[in-house]
Amino acid sequence: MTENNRLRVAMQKSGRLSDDSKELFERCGIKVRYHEQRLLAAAENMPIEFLRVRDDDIPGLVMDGVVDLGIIGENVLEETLLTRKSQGDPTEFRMLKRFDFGGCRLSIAIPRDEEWQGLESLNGKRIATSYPQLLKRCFEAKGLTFRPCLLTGSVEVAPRAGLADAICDLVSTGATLEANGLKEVEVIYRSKACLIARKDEMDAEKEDLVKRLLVRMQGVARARE
Ligand code: PRT
Ligand code: ZN
Repeated sequence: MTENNRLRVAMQKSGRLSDDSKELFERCGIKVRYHEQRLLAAAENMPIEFLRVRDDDIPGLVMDGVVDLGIIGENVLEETLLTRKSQGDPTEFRMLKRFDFGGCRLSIAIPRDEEWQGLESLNGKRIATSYPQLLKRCFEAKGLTFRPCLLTGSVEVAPRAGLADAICDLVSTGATLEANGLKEVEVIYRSKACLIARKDEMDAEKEDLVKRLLVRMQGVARARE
């Protein structure tokens, strides 16, 4: 099983973070050929291998120590953290870096023609979301409650379909809300992609490689400014 001592890095296989994640490692000088069908891709010029998975799996893989590093949106990281805490699963990790890509906000939106009278007006109402934990934390902090309508996709159609009074979903340009007759009324969380590492110290070689990677990433960020 332990025939290799490569640094194992989890990244999103396909989605909004995958191109930027790939480009980041490329700019760091890591040569790797990804195969569509393969879960693992080994770098050709460094002792690193990439595990390509769904973004939702990445925080757990890091917190369970299955991989050494992961690139993930803070929204998914924070939601997973809250879920795992409530289940008594391990939640430790190290935050190594916040990137300038993957930016979005988790917002409450309501039908465009409704008047917004503050979060209190949603007390006890049905809200569609893929982020029940972050929403719960926000409502609880204000002494409010909501009834969840849990959807992993098509959240924005829930009010029109009569499934919910409001939604809590990720927004970047706002075009999706607009196209679905909704308006953004409250931002509850702002997110960017970040690099996390498992909590327990890796062996000296791996720790050294991580340090070198971080220096390169810093250089990449500076070159883009
Ligand atoms: O298959 P897998 O589970 O890996 O991917 P996924 O479909 O769960 O995630 P994906 O690829 O859509 O998003 C990955 C991460 O990108 C998110 O967790 C965020 O950290 C980040 N991100 C940045 C976004 C957006 N911007 C974003 N706009 N994720 C989703 N959206 C969606 C949003 O849910 C809504 O449907 O885009 C729509 C809104 O966009 P605008 O531009 O119309 O406002
Ligand atoms: Zn996902």
